[in-house]
This record gives sequence, structure tokens and C-alpha cells, in this order.
Amino acid sequence: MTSVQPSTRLPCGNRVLDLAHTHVMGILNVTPDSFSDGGRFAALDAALRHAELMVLAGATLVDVGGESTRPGAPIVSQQEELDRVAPVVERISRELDVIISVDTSAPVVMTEVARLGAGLINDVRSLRREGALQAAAATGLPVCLMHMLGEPGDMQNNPHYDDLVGEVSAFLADRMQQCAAAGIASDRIILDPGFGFAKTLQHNLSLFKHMDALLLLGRPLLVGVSRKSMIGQALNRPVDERLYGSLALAALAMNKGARILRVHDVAQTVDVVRMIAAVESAD
Ligand code: 8Y4
Repeated sequence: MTSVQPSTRLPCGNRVLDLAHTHVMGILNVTPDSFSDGGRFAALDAALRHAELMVLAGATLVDVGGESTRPGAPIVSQQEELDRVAPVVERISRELDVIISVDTSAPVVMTEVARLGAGLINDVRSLRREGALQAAAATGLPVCLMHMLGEPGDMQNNPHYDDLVGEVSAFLADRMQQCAAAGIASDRIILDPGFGFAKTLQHNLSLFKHMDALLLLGRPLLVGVSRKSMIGQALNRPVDERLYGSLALAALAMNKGARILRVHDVAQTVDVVRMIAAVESAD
């Protein structure tokens, strides 16, 4: 007797992501503050080396980002963002066995990176930019929709929620509907609570504790908390001392059902994931 189940296999361009397991997504920044001093060619080589190390350490996805979402970061033109990201996507696609996620809100970037071998669109603005829904739909790629109120620049100005989990859930449900109307079926969607985006420490902790409520939306969850200020604030640690806090939250997120963990410290997080998976697969 075979039972019909929703597929756990998510097509990501020329690769497939098996969402029956938890995956580690390594963060690859290609913003100028992460460029090496030698200019764009040296920066490209450095990005490739970093991506390769993350893949060797067990990342099944790398998230390539060319626009800083830090509050106060300079606004980058779509062309500049494309100039940073496109060569990296092209070379990773040719040289490494990994799903390339691109962290972008720019329609032009979505269209071009899909052509160059990207496997996933990761938009912290949930396709709210003009033309983004249409561009993402046309790529045929899956999309990660993330909760954020406002824009990265103004989002930390006194965020308020009457019903935090309910409002995050309603926001993501609404964005899924907008996607469906634009031709992005729900089976192409990944959802993300958006830790650190328009949320206080207490908001972040409470949303983390109750994130399993978002599983009711029926889509896999991606969680990004690595080195974020919620860890800094909870533990009183500077950004270079947040590894253990990050690993604790990675383990907890996996336990709550998250399927993709977006992290800086891939090797360490992969050990956490594999150890938990070993216990979960025991008799
Ligand atoms: C230290 C470390 C300080 C990290 C700040 C940060 C998410 C994301 C970002 C996320 C998804 C960041 C692009 C912010 N966060 N995409 N992107 N989910 N899907 N800050 O949580 O890492 S950038």
C-alpha cells in the first residue's frame, strides 16, 4: 500500500533539494566591505575559495549576496549588484556541486542569475519591489519569502506587534497568495520568519520559540540567525564571539522543524545537523 504524500524534492534549477533532511546554507557576501583589497578579480577568486570551503564542509546551498541589508548601508544600483553577483554565480555554477541561492530584491538580478545557474531566489523583501513577482515567476526557480516590516533602513524604528506570530504568519500567507496570483505555485515557496528584521530582542526570542506555528502554512522553513544581534544581546557578546550561541539556535531551529539553516560557520553547523540527524534516524 503506497500513500500519496507531498513531495519533499524541491527542484532548484539543475539540482534538487531533498527537504526530508535539514540543510546548511553557507553565507557568501560579495559586498565591497567583504571585497579583498586587490579589486574585483581578487575578490572573485576569494569568493570562489570561500564557497569551495563551505561546500567541502557540507553546505548544500550557498547564499550569494551583493546588497548589504545593514541599516545605513549605501543603496546599490541593480547594475552594480549584478556586476558583483553575476561572475560569482557563473563560476560557482561551473565549478562547484552546490545549489546557488541569490540574496536579491532586484528583478534584473533575478532574471540574469537564473540564466547563469542560480537555483533559488532569496528575497528579504518577499518580492515586493516593482516587477519582482513577475521576474521571479519567469525564472521558474523556487523563492524564499521572508517576513520584514518596512525596509532595512527604517525597520528597527520601534517595531510593534499585537500578535507577533499571527502577524508574521498572516504576512507570509499574503505574500504566498501574491505569488500564486503571479504564477509562483506554493510548491516553489520556502518561508522565513525573518529574525533580526524589524524585531526587538524579545520579538526575536518569542518568534523563535513559537516558529513551529509557521509550519501550519505548509511550506519548509529557512532560518537565519547566525551571529545576529539577538545572540549578541542575549549573551552580551561581540559579533566574533557568537559561535556557540549560533550553534545552540541552529540545533533548536532544526528541532523545531526548520529545513534550511543560513549560517556563516558551515563546518560547525554541519556537525550539529549530522549529530541530530544520527539520533533522529535511530530505532
Ligand atoms: C551579524 C551576522 C550581524 C549577520 C548581522 C547579520 C537573512 C537573510 C540576511 C535571513 C534570509 C544578516 C540575506 C542579515 N538575513 N535571508 N539575509 N533570512 N532568508 N545579518 O534571516 O545576516 S542578511
